[in-house]
Amino acid sequence: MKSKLLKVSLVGRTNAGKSTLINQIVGEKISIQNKKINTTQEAIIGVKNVKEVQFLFYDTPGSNFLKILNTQSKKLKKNLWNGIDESDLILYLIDASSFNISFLFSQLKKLNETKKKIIIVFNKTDLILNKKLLPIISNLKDQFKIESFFTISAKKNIGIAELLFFLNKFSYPSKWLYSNDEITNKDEKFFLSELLRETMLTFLHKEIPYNLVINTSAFKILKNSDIKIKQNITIKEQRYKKIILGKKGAMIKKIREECQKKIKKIYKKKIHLYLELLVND
Ligand SMILES: Nc1nc2c(ncn2[C@@H]2O[C@H](COP(=O)(O)OP(=O)(O)OP(=O)(O)O)[C@@H](O)[C@H]2O)c(=O)[nH]1
Ligand SMILES: [Mg+2]
Repeated sequence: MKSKLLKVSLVGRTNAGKSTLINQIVGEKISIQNKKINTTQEAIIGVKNVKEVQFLFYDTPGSNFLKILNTQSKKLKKNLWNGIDESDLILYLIDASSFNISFLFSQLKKLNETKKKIIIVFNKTDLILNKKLLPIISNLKDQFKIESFFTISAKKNIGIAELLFFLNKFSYPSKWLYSNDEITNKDEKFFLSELLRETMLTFLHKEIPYNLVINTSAFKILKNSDIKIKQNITIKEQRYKKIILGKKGAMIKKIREECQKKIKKIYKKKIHLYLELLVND
């Protein structure tokens, strides 16, 4: 059988469910998910092989930052557009339970300018009645060139098989870019750092999780098959230290325990997690 390829970028407002969808398609958690804004910061690729076709899905940072520019959003914007540029086709995800029409129109106008094929995917349809979407679909059809519309629930795994089946027809003869057993472009240490960031997003408020750098400095499988992991968190401002540590270290303890639990669930081994907080001001 001749091998085929298709590169698909997942684009959409923060919280639309792009990372949840990529994890569901790949069948393993490769990209962190959270209800806070801009969870995904780098373009993460998820690989899914179906018979002769290799699909590469580019999880991109939420596209709220198409217009606003500050240092952090500049980086997000660059990662978003890199993902779009590299892809053959755009899947534009919409949170069907909560969206803003004028925002949607302005984003689609911009994406239409790329001349890439666009498929619109309404996600979170477990939360609404599909027929509520009919008027908006016909409106979008009138205004933009869209290949097709899908309604899915990334969380409940509804409608995803149909979506993959449809994507098949856009694939083209090419060598596969990843080997059979690879599921992502990122390594284990990146993923472990992301798990810690996801945990910190859950427990800390506002800007803190966006202003730190996490590095996994050690990953070691011990003789008894336990895993020892060391991670350091670097903050730019001294004032964050107290908040991250919490009263008598209660906050960092909670973060460590929760993150250790998440890692254990994935590796199914006893985990010894060590965290270090560094200030680089
Ligand atoms: N009810 C429901 N919730 C969902 C569904 N898909 C995603 N979510 C939730 O929506 C929130 C955001 O999901 P993410 O996958 O992190 O969204 P994202 O688009 O990657 O967000 P950014 O990385 O910030 O751009 C999470 O709390 C998910 O659990 C769905 O189909 N139904
Ligand atoms: Mg994401």
